[in-house]
Amino acid sequence: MENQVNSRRDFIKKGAIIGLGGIAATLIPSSIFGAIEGQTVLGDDKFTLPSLPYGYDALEPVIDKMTMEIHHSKHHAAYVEKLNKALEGKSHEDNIEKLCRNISKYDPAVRNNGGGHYNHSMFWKLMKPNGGGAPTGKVAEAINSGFGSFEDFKTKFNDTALKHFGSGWAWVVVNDKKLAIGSTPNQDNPLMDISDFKGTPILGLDVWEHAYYLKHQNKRVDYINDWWKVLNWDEVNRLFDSAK
Ligand code: MN3
Repeated sequence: MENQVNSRRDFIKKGAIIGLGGIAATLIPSSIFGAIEGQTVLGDDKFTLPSLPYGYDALEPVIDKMTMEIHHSKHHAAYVEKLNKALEGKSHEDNIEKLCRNISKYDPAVRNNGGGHYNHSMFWKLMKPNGGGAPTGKVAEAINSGFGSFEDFKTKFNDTALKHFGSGWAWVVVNDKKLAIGSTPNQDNPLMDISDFKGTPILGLDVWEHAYYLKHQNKRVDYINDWWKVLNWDEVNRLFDSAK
């Protein structure tokens, strides 16, 4: 196993060197460089920016192209870059979820940028073109049994997202096999051992102004109401399944 790992590591290094030569770089499949998007690359200890599962304009008109482009290629990219810089030369968890669960071991730069990386990696997948509609699958049952109806659930979530003061995130988590709604400040999240609101996130909404200001300006309420139209319930169900 160790040999396998080493040879793959060598291959990555050689690939990078060959890559400088030009043509060969295109022959190396990108999956070799990162088996799990957003996690660290095998043989390296750096986190990577995951690609969006759709184009920057795919969520129009709910979220405009420029907002998506800046949000992903500038904001999220900066969290990844600063996270790697903050972890440079230190031994650390190479899985972003584990890193969040142990965040009290780290300094504020890791907390802010590691949270930013986890939160946004999740957020992109929670949206899709032509999403929205009523909840589906097992999560629909959990919403009805926990909150009475989808409408009541949505009202509570919107209220939490709207009333969160300043920058932060609104969440739906699984905690003790039940769904709960809450929010966290800045780039904190419910996985973090220092968080007042804990659980395994299955849904999260970015309520930083950078997520909506270009299109919705100061009207966070319009952004929140619109956002349900791009929600990817398949992904919510997938996260719900793995959280249990
Ligand atoms: Mn953001």
